[in-house]
Amino acid sequence: MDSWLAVPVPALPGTGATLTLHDSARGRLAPTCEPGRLHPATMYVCGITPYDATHLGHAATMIAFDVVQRVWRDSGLPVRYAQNVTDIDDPLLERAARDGEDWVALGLRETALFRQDMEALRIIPPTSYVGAVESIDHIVSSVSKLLCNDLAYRLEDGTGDVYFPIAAAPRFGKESNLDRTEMLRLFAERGGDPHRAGKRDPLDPLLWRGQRAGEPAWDGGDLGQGRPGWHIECAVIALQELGETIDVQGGGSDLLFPHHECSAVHAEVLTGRAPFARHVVHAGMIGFDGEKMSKSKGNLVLVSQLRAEGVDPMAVRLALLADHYRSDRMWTGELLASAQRRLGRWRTAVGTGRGPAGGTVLSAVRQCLADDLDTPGALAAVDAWADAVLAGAMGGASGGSRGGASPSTLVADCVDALLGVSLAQR
Ligand code: 5CA
Ligand code: ZN
Repeated sequence: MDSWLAVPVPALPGTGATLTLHDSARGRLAPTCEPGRLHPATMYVCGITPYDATHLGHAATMIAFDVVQRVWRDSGLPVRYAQNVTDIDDPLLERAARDGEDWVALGLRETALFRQDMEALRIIPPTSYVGAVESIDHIVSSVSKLLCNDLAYRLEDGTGDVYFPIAAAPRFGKESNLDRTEMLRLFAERGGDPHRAGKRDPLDPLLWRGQRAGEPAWDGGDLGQGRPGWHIECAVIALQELGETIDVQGGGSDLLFPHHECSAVHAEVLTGRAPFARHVVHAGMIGFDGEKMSKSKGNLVLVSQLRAEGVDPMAVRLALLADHYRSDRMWTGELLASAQRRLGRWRTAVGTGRGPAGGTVLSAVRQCLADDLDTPGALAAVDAWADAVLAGAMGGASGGSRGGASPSTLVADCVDALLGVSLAQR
């Protein structure tokens, strides 16, 4: 499906360093792709289920992985980035039924709004933006292949439902490293069906759901009419768009188990290669009013709502970059107000055309971001520069007069290219 408009990324002098990221599977930091590698760095990020509008939790996760892409590009790596849209799944059908709306119209409307929000936040669009529905043929052939190889089984209750036996995947559990009790708890909480009769293991995930009365269904060939399970959707789209082994499998930390665990083992048994992802990367949860922000809880602050109120999307972006991407954190009015003040200070400082040499800021921002996306450190480096400019620390000297870009242009380009924040006046 269509992605959104490309974002211009200013060229910076020199190149950034190797990006180190926290890998959930190893539970520690590890370097990602070496700069200079000729084949692209590949990243798959789990996208929205479009039954409600983009909230600040989605925005924070998308911004975190946008910075991953920006740092990779700055280190000279070409990047291939795929993101899905879960445009058929239970939550979409449930919301459409609740509101008496057509599920296709609901999904299209919310996906269109998500694209506008991503553009406003200056997120570089994915190379491949792919819906579950448009991937059904590939999913059907993958599930059929698993069935033929005894890596999937049909329930014998006439529903046509097909499950994945986790016993056939020796690496099941290697991404999340959770004990079974915790797995069972999360599986039940996050869309799984541990008590479904006829399954070989309560944790076996659904691959294909046979058609039910009143539900949409597609031709699954030997699988019969039905629709795809959730985890196989992401496995198949990632394999299709990025190849057998990817550099980063990403999303919010709510997806570590069972979603990412199951997607990874689906991909691994399909390809016979492991691990599916060299890095499994999770963004922390954004909350509001003391709880995780989620469509099901309804405690949402929407990007589109802030935009409609006239809030500068660059201030929203800065607010979400103010704390580390892996920390669970609350959205507050003060967080936004503080980002608005910071944005104002940075714009004023850049607007003077003066200041201490921008190269120092660029090195500091590069160094911070390469270290597991230390955006608070990167913001502090720009703050220090802006404070020095605003305090007139250079006694009015302009760096622009000696030829080349002025320090302020270099800082503006650095903030734009690496943090995705445009300092152009609105
Ligand atoms: N379609 C699936 C993934 S395949 C899904 O989880 N959709 S979603 O709309 O619920 O979430 C979209 C992305 O935003 C996911 O990466 C999810 O982990 C992330 N996300 C959802 N809620 C939050 C939150 N409160 N804070 C941070 N990230 C969040
Ligand atoms: Zn996913």
